[in-house]
Amino acid sequence: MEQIHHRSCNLCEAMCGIQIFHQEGKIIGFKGDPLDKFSRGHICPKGPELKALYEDPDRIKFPLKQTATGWIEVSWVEALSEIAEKIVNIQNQYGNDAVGVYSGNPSVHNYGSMLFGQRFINKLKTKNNFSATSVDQLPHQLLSYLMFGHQLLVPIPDIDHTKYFLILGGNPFASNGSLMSSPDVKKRLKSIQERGGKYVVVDPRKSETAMHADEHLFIKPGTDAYFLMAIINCMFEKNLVKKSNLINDQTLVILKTIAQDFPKETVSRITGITSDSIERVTLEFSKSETAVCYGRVGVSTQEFGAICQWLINVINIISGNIDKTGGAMFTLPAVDLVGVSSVIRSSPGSFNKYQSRVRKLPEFNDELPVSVLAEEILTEGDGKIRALITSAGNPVLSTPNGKKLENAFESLEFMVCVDFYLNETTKYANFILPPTSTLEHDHYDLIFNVFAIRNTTRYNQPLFDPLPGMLHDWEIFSDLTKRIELLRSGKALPKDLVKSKLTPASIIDHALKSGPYGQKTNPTISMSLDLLKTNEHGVDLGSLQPNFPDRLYTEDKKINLVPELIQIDLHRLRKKYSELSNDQAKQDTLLLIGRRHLRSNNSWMHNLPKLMSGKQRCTLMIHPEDAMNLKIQNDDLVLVESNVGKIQIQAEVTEELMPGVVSIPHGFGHGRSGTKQKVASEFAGVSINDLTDDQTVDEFSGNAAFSGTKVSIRKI
Ligand SMILES: Nc1nc2c(c(=O)[nH]1)N[C@H]1C(S)=C(S)[C@@H](COP(=O)(O)OP(=O)(O)OC[C@H]3O[C@@H](n4cnc5c(=O)[nH]c(N)nc54)[C@H](O)[C@@H]3O)O[C@H]1N2
Ligand SMILES: Nc1nc2c(c(=O)[nH]1)N[C@H]1C(S)=C(S)[C@@H](COP(=O)(O)OP(=O)(O)OC[C@H]3O[C@@H](n4cnc5c(=O)[nH]c(N)nc54)[C@H](O)[C@@H]3O)O[C@H]1N2
Ligand code: SF4
Ligand SMILES: [Mo]
Repeated sequence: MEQIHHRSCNLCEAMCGIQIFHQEGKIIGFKGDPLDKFSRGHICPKGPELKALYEDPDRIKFPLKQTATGWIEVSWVEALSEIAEKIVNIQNQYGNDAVGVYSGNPSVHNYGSMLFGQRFINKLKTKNNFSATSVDQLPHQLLSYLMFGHQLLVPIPDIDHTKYFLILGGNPFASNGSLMSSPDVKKRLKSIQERGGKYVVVDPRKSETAMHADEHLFIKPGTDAYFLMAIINCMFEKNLVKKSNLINDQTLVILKTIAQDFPKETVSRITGITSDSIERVTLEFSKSETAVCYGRVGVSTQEFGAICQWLINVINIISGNIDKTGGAMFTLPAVDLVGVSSVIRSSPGSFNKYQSRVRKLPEFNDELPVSVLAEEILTEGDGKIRALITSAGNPVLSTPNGKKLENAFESLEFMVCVDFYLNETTKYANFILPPTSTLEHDHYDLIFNVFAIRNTTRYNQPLFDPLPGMLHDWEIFSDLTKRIELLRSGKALPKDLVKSKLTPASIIDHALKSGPYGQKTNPTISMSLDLLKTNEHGVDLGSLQPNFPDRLYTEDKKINLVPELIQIDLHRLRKKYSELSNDQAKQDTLLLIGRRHLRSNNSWMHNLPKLMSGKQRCTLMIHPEDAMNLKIQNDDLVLVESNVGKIQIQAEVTEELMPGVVSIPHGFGHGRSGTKQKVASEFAGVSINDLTDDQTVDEFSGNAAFSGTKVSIRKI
């Protein structure tokens, strides 16, 4: 008999509700869940491919060990014991920092991996803890920590109620929204227009989102900070700044002085946005009944990523749109990682408690920027990384200077990857530990409910039992943590897997009950795992509500409008600004930016045939003027060179790009030897991160600065 399984898709941040039709262990259909109040029946082409992911013949289903003669299958106990012994030995011999960890993006889409992976990392007590955060949203979290007191108090655009939405460096049409979980985002943006509002996109590329916007402004990559400064300056000049009980008036005086140095006329020359446009955007934004400014990956991964996120917050605050319906708001999720009562509350954050060994980049939230990973492996001395554990990540393709990282991985004494593909990163491992795939485990979205445009919550059970002998991510980490503990206290290792009484679901149940909708705080809802189990379409907790100053995490319950550390970093911005203002010379290099596609997901899912159909997506987009100057025609093979490397790629001549700017999507480059992903290697593409430089970072936050990599191009 046909049955329907309900769950929310965990592939991207949108958390769409899905319905899977199945019969006798086979999936026969897939649909968006119309009864999910959050996603309203929406899914994208990736959702249904959870089936292909589950059935992918290349997906690894047993632990693999790399030997002189190739990969061999080993038992879990053998693998986990040998790994634990190796880690403990290396740490005993060289110190805790000799073992490094990298957690990739899908770990935050997998609550078991998050909860138990963190315990494992804590157990290692290593400073060399890295994740995809520092090639992504680090500036957002850092500024939330510095301004609102907590790294997870990230302002979310109230897209469903705003009348003016200013988007910088985000392409929700492709990404489905980021730090703004908003399934069905196209319709939501269209609704702004239907209710008489506007949305405006600032982007060096006329992206899919920009094409449907009321206005699109090309901006020169990496110059957003000046544009934002000019807006603020203009707001002061036109007396549009609003006072608020949430900020100290004195800080407005400081801000005004800072912004004065960035008049729209000079900024216009640097950014490529006319001063009329700067003024018009300022007026429209400030005078709109409600407005919100939002900047995503394109602005956080640049040289002044942290300053950009600061200025975006500032604009929302001084225009009176922070914590206001239709403005930038804060969630109140059912599992409240910010709230003091929650059993799994996150740390508010920390910054610069220590620095990386070689380049002295700052720690954030007990992590170091991944841009230093290669040098921390390659540079001799105390504290050098000799062993690495990666989980759900592919840093060879996703972090700057992938080739250098490959050299580093080759030199490691020991490497373990928790992953179900033999890919560009995991091929260097001594052991690959494959976890179950999505449909075999339960799911609770621990993180993206914190960043959603509505308060909603959902828990779903597995569709299939794990294949015999398979372990979940959390079980792998739980067993490994226990084995390390036993070895450290001189005890013998068990011959069987170590079973944990604590499960991810039991932790969540506890957190739901003690959270803001639990029995004690909200007896009407009385949130619990049981309640969610009987509500398979999820429970809608309503639109975001103002919750400041209560929810502010600062001691004085005020927003820190101009954090001291940011003031220090402004020296760097001023220096660059004066260089750029005096730079009359014509650029002879082109500036490289990235892009995402709806049918891709970072470096993976390229092995699923349906998603890889159609024309080649890994192309170099270039403006016709630049193409003509370089005598390049559509489909020509070109050589792209940066200070760290070169790649060959097919050109796609298009007016979508700003002249002087070229674009390559990240996550490709599957042609490297030693991997095993049949479909992906047929559509291999090349890796943009063979061009990006590990030495080019936002020096303040340590975040990678991909946007605006200088390249030269010629036809082959
Ligand atoms: N140039 C450039 N580089 C970029 C970006 C950019 O815009 N431009 N974007 C950056 C951003 S925002 C991010 S988040 C990073 C992403 O970078 P990473 O997180 O390093 O890479 P992913 O491609 O997400 O890697 C996913 C890996 O996890 C595995 N995986 C999938 N699901 C699971 C699971 O449930 N458990 C386990 N154990 N493994 C799983 C997959 O097989 C794959 O190997 O890339 C960054 N790199
Ligand atoms: N389909 C799909 N969805 C995804 C992902 C995916 O790989 N594929 N990845 C997921 C992840 S990990 C993340 S972090 C999110 C990211 O979500 P988004 O931030 O929406 O990601 P992008 O689509 O990369 O959009 C970045 C935009 O920034 C622009 N840009 C580049 N440089 C600059 C600059 O200097 N200034 C300005 N103003 N703009 C610039 C680019 O042209 C691009 O349009 O998407 C998530 N969703
Ligand atoms: S938009 Fe994201 S969550 Fe929704 S179906 Fe697509 S991949 Fe899944
Ligand atoms: Mo990301």
